[in-house]
Amino acid sequence: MTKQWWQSSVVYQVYPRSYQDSNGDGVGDLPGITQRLPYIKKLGADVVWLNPIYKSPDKDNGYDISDYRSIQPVYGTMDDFDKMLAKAHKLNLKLLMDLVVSHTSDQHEWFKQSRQSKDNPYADYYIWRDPVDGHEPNNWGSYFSGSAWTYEPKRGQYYLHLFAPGQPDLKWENPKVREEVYSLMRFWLDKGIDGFRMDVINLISKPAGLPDAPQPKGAPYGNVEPLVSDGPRLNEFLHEMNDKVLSHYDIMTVGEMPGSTPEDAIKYTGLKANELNMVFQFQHVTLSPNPDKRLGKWNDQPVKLTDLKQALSRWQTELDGKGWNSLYWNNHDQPRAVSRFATDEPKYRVLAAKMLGTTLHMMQGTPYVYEGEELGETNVHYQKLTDYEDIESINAYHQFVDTDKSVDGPTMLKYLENISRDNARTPMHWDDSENAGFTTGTPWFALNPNYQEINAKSQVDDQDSIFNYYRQLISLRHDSDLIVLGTYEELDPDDDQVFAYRRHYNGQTLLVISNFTDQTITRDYQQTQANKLLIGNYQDDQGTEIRPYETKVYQFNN
Ligand code: TEU
Repeated sequence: MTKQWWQSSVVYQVYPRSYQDSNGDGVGDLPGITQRLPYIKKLGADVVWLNPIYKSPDKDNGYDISDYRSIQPVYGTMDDFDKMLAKAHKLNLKLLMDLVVSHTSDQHEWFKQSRQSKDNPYADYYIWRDPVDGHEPNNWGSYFSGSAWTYEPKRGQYYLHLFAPGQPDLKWENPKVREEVYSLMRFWLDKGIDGFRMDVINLISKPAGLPDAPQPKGAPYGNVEPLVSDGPRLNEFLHEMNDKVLSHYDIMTVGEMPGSTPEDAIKYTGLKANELNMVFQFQHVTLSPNPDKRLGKWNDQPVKLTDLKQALSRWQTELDGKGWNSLYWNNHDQPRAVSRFATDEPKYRVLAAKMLGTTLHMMQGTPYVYEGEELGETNVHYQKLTDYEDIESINAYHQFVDTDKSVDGPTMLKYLENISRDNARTPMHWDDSENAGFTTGTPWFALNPNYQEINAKSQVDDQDSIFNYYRQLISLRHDSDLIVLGTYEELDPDDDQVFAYRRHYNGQTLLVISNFTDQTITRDYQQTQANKLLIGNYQDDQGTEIRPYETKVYQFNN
């Protein structure tokens, strides 16, 4: 297959509410993003992915959409959108929108009508079930704590919501629902956008009969993900979407697929699958679940390097030549990369951020840079529950501490500090002025206080900054089929200090060495025979000696 533009592209993710406020209301907006597009271009990114900007009651920060064809007023107008898209294209930046069609908001007109009765035109757009023995139809728990079912007295039935009650799941088995989705997709594609990131798209096909889910001992509900991810008709739905919509445009698509395996991903992104281009997989960001299965992802354990290597290497080798990876350390749902996978200790943070960037960007796949990652932004280290604003974090605290009493408050606050989505959602650090240049008003969410030390203004013109290191990584990818298309070979899987791998393509080899520790160690990968050192995060190269958080990339012309 010839190299596709989305294979050699780098995507920059913008969380609109936290990126740049242009009118002083404390919330990021579209004119603010437009103003900052030259910054993204300077980094070298090719594509911008925007989290949802559609009309929404904001119960889940925009992932509960009430009108797919209008802009959330706080972000601006459709005219502001058109101007932003035009500016992006003028800068040769492509734009991905976030397609959230596994569920809508409960304020969407479809659901407002569907809940009224069993015989209105929208009655069958959602998943309704009669009570069983006066209770919920099964034991499914919501991703946001509590039951995945809510009772609607007007219908005498429960409706399914895998996330919040304000996010009712659409019934994709209904062809009318699918046609509605295809129509809204065409609306945005005909405006000229360049593709979609598809929210939890592998949850749209539900298992027949909606059977009970496996329920950890002592947990109030069943863990729904193994049951609802990659359902029986998913391939059929994605194939139809491609046939009716996607294949008619030169676009890029990435499906968010919690719980998917490489085998699943090959079904959807296979070079002949005619479905999606790539997926966001979750194996490397779910490596340290709590030993108490009732608590799921909430933990304060560090990620073991050998586990991280196994996860990333598995996806590299199993998709090679069969599908396509997305490459990411963090996004709006994950804590900050340098805090989670390396260290945000001031002494090593810059080295560690560059090391993580190298480790990921030299792999096969399309890299995604989350706003602020290019600056080495860190977790925010909140200390009290009232600091948090994310529905997932707040609900989890009340579920586990107050309702189930499965963990005490201080321990749960440690878990939130380590893994909460809020870590990634604090406003962007533009400079060291008040509110980091993000807003002249009161920011919707408190900034990470370290913006005086960590901000774009102090890095953009500093050749040794993380920003310019990422700029070099991106530039290397643009000029190298070895990086984009080369095969992957992991070295020393059991080494719990160094992540090393080789890439091979057309008689050339890349050797990538990353030290994930604060120790100086020695490793001989024949690097002294290399033709050149492509990039590294120290000013010099000590050959087989590898210093704390050191990373270096060699090229061999065989
Ligand atoms: O996230 C889906 C998802 O699986 C997340 O709930 C993720 O597993 C968890 O938050 C990680 O801790 C998507 C969106 O990215 C997320 O922002 C939304 O809240 C969610 O879907 C519902 O739309």
